[in-house]
Amino acid sequence: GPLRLDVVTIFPDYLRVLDLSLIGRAHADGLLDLHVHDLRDWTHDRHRTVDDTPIGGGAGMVMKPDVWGSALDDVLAAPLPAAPASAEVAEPTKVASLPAPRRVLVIPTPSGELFTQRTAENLAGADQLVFACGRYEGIDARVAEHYASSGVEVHELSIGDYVLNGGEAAVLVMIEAIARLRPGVLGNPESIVEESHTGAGLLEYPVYTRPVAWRGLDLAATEPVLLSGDHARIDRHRRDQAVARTAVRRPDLMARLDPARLDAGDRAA
Ligand code: 6GU
Repeated sequence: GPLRLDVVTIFPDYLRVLDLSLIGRAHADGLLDLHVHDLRDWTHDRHRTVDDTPIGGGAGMVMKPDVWGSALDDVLAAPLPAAPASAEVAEPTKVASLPAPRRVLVIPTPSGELFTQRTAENLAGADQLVFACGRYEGIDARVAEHYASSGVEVHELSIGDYVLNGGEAAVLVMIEAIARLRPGVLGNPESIVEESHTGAGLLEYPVYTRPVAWRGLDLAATEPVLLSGDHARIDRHRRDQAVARTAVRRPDLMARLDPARLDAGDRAA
């Protein structure tokens, strides 16, 4: 069935861009079921307090575990969307129990494990993803601990080695990376296999379109192979360029390439 996405945040308006482009279309098409919640809806005091000073002292504020617990208990119990009815699969006699849905709690934090294409591929297989966006100095650490020890799959994830003021921008990044891997969300599934960070683990080769000569940069002079019509030579040439580009821009990736996925031509390049 469709993937249910829940985002809990004190800035629900920040997530409104999800209604646009790829994600909004997928939601409208019934491929994703997106819900954005205001954390303050689970507060009980007049001031709708979501944070407090750190125990042990220090700068900034910490988000309260009781408010997060109320919010996440509700959202993790929400009904999941049913798979669209299919005449082919309809089996009126079958009453056997379905497997429990896979509900995942994602806590974006600069101190989390690194979110990579592999993480996106893994999370794209869930039935529900709940994103708990922290602000200030983060969410009381017992929240992650509590849900993990209650049997919920919890991932504390960072999108890279820099600091953002809150998890909202990171959640936009993660949702876009995950949603486009779901069947039917991306227009052309072929563009998933050829792109960077999948397949051989190389960056993508440079791409060109018409005009062949532009501002003194003439592909007939610099990239004659691409104009040759010889598809075997074109594939080899592009692969060589991908290897060269990866070596220059991402020596860290180059060092970790799987030798089994490199050919003789790659090693020569
Ligand atoms: Cl997930 N959150 C915040 N606040 N900062 C980050 C991050 C996440 N990933 C990298 N920096």
